[in-house]
Amino acid sequence: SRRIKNISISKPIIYGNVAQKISETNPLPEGAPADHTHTWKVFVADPLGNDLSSYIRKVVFKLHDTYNNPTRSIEEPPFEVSETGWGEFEIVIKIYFNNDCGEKNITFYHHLKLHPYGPNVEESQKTGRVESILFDEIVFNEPTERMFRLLTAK
Ligand code: SLL
Repeated sequence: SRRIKNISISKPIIYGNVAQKISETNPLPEGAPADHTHTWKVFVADPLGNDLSSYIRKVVFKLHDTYNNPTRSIEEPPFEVSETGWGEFEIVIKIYFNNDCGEKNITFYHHLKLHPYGPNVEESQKTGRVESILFDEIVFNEPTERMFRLLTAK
């Protein structure tokens, strides 16, 4: 489909992880290795909770090789992976846009955060909860007519 000149559309997006220390109130899920110390979830989402699947076809999360099937392909919302573990590592997040929209996939790198440090360290030590979430904007320059419709659909 044709491209629309002199137009760019940006879509807000958040990505990152939340983690919770294993405790009495957050027990290790059944089947998880005994040395795992945290439950965690990595995700890509709209900051206001809107549905991203109008223009995102799938999100692939590449975990550390210590995980079974480290390449996790999520083809419908919510675009997220929940896991357990003991260590921090870099997660490669690849976002694929809808077919025939003329857009290449894009890649984010996210450092999975499990351990509390920094400004909220005391609160985090109390609750066992840690999060690392980033805000970004995906800019579509001269989108195709088809992509324009997907990006502006309500
Ligand atoms: C490193 N940062 O570079 C570390 C790796 C790997 C974390 C951390 C569980 C894997 C499993 C897990 O937490 N892996 O289920 O065995 O060496």
